[in-house]
Amino acid sequence: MDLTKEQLLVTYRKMRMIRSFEEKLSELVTAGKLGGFLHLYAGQEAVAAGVCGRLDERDYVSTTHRGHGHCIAKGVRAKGMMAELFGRSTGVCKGKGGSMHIADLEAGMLGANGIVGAGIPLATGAALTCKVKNTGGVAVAFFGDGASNQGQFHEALNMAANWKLPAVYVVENNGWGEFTPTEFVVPVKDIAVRADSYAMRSDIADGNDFFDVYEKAGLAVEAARAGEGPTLLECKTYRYYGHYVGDPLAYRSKAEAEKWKTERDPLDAFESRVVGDAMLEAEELRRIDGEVTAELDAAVEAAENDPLPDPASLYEDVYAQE
Ligand SMILES: Cc1ncc(C[n+]2csc(CCOP(=O)(O)OP(=O)(O)O)c2C)c(N)n1
Repeated sequence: MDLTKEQLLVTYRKMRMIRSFEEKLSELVTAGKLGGFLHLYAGQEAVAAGVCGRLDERDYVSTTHRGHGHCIAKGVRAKGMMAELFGRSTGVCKGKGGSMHIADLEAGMLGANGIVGAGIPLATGAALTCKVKNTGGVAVAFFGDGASNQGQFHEALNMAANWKLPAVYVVENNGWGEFTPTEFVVPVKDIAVRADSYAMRSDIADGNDFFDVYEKAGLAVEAARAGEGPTLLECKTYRYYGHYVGDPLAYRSKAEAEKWKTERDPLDAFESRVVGDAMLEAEELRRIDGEVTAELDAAVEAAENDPLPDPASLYEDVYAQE
């Protein structure tokens, strides 16, 4: 494995930040301190961390309605995201975007998206930019199993394969699309096989195992950078919370969720591996847990006290500028 101790610490911090960020949001909504429509990513941390662990500042990602984890993994700061969720002018989108519109172009985050599947052509366009400008960059689209039934998915994959774009399509198959089991609406067992229609490379990873995702994402990113075209990477995983915060979860059994949480948790699996193989010590991870908690508490306190956007700024940033 080609990860240094420093990279393992950075990886754990990201996964811990994603988990704690989502848990904090759930708490804040329940306490009536935060509004808005939120879709939490907890349970899927190894996918965002494993894929983004292969990216650098040349690269782009696009995400979905469940996008906080991808933002954090690509380097968007938790403080700016928290302020954004509170609708404050200090937020990454000056408080005018919110959860489903977080974008941070400096971090290569092209945007969350409330339209299922719509991030896929955005990343495809970014991949075309990387190719035309010859930057060596790669664009990654993260999306769910439900999005792989959308026309945009098929159109984008066809174009990317045909033009050999430096793109990676990461489908996070978490077993559910809103309140519907994936097998009810997807006739293939592995969504990865859909790549065959476009003569595209594909791979399947255990989305709860950081190391498996990291390895397979590495192959996909390497192929993209080498001019070999895109890959469809399916990561099999599970979402811990309901579809949205407040979802009563009447459609799935508690036992199913418990099984994933106790037997397949991505943070536990990471810790067992790195501590078991003596790559990191448990105390180092506990120190990071404490630092993340403190960072999030400070982010919430700042967000609660930051100003709302000035109404006079309503028409600013409406159109993209060069
Ligand atoms: C074009 C479109 N159709 C339907 C919806 C309503 N909707 C929001 S999320 C969602 C399910 C998406 O499932 P999936 O792509 O598997 O992502 P997950 O929620 O599991 O992360 C649906 C149908 C929407 N937002 N946009």
